[in-house]
Amino acid sequence: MRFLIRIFFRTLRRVLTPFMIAGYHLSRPRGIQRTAEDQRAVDEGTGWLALYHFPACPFCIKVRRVMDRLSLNVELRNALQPGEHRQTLEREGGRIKVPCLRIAAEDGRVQWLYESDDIIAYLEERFGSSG
Ligand SMILES: N[C@@H](CCC(=O)N[C@@H](CS)C(=O)NCC(=O)O)C(=O)O
Repeated sequence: MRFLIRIFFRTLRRVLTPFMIAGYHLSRPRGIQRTAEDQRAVDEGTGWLALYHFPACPFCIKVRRVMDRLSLNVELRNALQPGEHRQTLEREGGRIKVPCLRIAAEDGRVQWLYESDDIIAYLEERFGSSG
């Protein structure tokens, strides 16, 4: 029975994934416009960030939308498939759960921020109009 339930949800995910991704691309918000100089300063800040995500995860899509709206060029690291990004997330972040924002600092320290709402609050505070 458990096996059948697992197959059901796996199939459901396979069917829904292209629609989730297409929906995200079709309704991407227009990013805010900055002067070239301001955008360069923001890019310098976001260069220290990386978002571990699954392409069709609704919580990840919520975060990516905020990044689009704020015109943040953050490196996306797909942790869905087995491989380097998934291993790093588990080993250094502590668990495979997405979205997770890797925040590096100049002194070499790294913070792993889980929870979509916390990531959004961080991005809004650092790069939003009030930040
Ligand atoms: N409350 C979390 C939920 C995140 C979540 O459930 N992510 C799923 C993918 S859609 C996940 O990583 N599941 C793996 C797990 O929980 O082990 C958030 O808002 O970020």
